Amino acid sequence: MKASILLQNLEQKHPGEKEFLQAVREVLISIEDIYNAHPEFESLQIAERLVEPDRVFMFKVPWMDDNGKVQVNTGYRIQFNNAIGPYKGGLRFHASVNLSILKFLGFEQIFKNALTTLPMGGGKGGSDFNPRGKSDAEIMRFCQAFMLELWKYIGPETDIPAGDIGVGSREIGYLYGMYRKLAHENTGILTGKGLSYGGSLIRPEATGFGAVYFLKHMLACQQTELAGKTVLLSGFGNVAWGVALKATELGAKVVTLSGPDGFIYDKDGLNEEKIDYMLDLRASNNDVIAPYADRFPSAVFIPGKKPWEVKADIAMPCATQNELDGNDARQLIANGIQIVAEVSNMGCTPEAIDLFIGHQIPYGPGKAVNAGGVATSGLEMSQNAMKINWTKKEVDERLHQIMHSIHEKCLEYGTRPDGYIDYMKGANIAGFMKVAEAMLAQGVI
Ligand code: 2IT
Repeated sequence: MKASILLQNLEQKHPGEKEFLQAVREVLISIEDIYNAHPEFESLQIAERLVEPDRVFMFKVPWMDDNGKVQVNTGYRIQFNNAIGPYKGGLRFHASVNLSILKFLGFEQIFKNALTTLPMGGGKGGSDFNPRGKSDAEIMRFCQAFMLELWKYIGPETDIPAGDIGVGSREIGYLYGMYRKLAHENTGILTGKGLSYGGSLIRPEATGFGAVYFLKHMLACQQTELAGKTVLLSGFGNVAWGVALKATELGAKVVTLSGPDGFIYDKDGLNEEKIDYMLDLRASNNDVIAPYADRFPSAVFIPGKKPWEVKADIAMPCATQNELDGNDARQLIANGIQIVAEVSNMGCTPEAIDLFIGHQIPYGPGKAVNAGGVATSGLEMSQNAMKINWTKKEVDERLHQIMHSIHEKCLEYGTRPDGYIDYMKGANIAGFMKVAEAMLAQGVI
C-alpha cells in the first residue's frame, strides 16, 4: 500500500471531503510501514476496504418550529465498519454537520472503538440541525422526527448511537422515547441514557474522566504528576466538564474554558461551584462562555480568541475538530507546554501535531485520550444485555483499566528507539491491527 496513491484516489473520488481526507491521511501514514510488512493486508486490500464506509444513510428530517413554520434538516448515519462488533458511535447535532465531518468521525471511531478492548465497530451520525436558541419543545419535536427515520437502520445488536456535540442526556431521552414507541420494545438501542431507563453510572463523566486517567499515565511516563499543574481547557460542554471535574479533584488548576465567542481566563482556577456553573451555561442553549466572567470576578473574558495563548503546563482541547492550529501550537511551545492531551476528536490540525511531535512534546490523540466515553457506552451495553446495573465503583474501575490498557497499546506501538512516545502512531497502529486481523479472518465481505 502506498499511502500517497491511495489518498490521491480517495481525493479524486470524494473531492471536498476535507475532514474525512485529513483523518484518513493521518491513519494511512501512521500504518504504512507495518502494513507493508504484512503482505496479506495488501493481497486482501484491507486499506482500500477500510476507507470506504459499509453504508451511508442520508434522510430528510422535517419538523415544525414553535411559530408553526416547517423546517427541514438533513439526517445522517454512517455505518463505517463492523468487523469487530456492531456499529457504535455518537450523533452530532450542529449547524456545521455534513457528510465529510461525519465520515471523519465515523472513520476515527473504528480505531478508537478497537482501542477500548470492547467489541464495537465504528459508526457516526447526526444532523445539520442547530440546537442554539431552540426551545425544549423544538428539540423534542426534532429528535422525534429524526428518530422516525433513523430507527429503521439501527438496532441493539446492529448499530447503537449515542451523544456527541449537541446531543446530551435530554436529546437521548427524546430519541429513546421515540424508538421505544416505534419498535415496541425496550432495548439498549442508545447509550448515554438516563439512569431511570437503562443508563450507566459514570457515563456522563466518562469522556472527561477517561481523558484525565490517560493523562495521568502520560505524566507518569514523564516522571511527573498532575497535582499542582496548570491546565488549559477549551470548550465548556460535557467533555470539558468531565475533565474539569476530575483534574480539579486531583489537584490540577484549570484556568481556561472557551466558547465560539472567545475564552475565559480564571486566575484562581475552577472549583466545584464554577464547574457546576458550566452545566447551567450549557443548559441555557446560547453557546457563549462570556457570562462566566460576569459571574466570577476572578475571571476575565477575552473575546474572539482561543485559550492557547495562556502559559500553562498542559493543554487539553475539548471543543471540536481543528480547534488548535499551527499558530496555536507555536504559541504553546514558546510558552513551554509540557503535554498536549487532545480530548476533542481531531482537535489539532496536522501542522500542530507535526510541531508537537517535532519538539518531542508528548501529544495524545483524541482517539486514545477520549476513548473512555465510548468505552463506558460499551459498559452500558453490557449492563443492558445482562439486565443489571453496576455500581459507580465498578464502572469507574473498568474505565481505569481500559484507559490503562489503551495507554499500554500506545507505548507498545509508539515508543521510538530514542524513548519518545509517538502516541498518534501508537494509537493508529494498535487500533488498525485489531480491525485488520478481524477483517482478514472473515474474508472478503
Ligand atoms: O466521539 C465519541 O466517541 C462519542 N461521541 C461517544 C460515542 C459513543 O457511542 O458513546
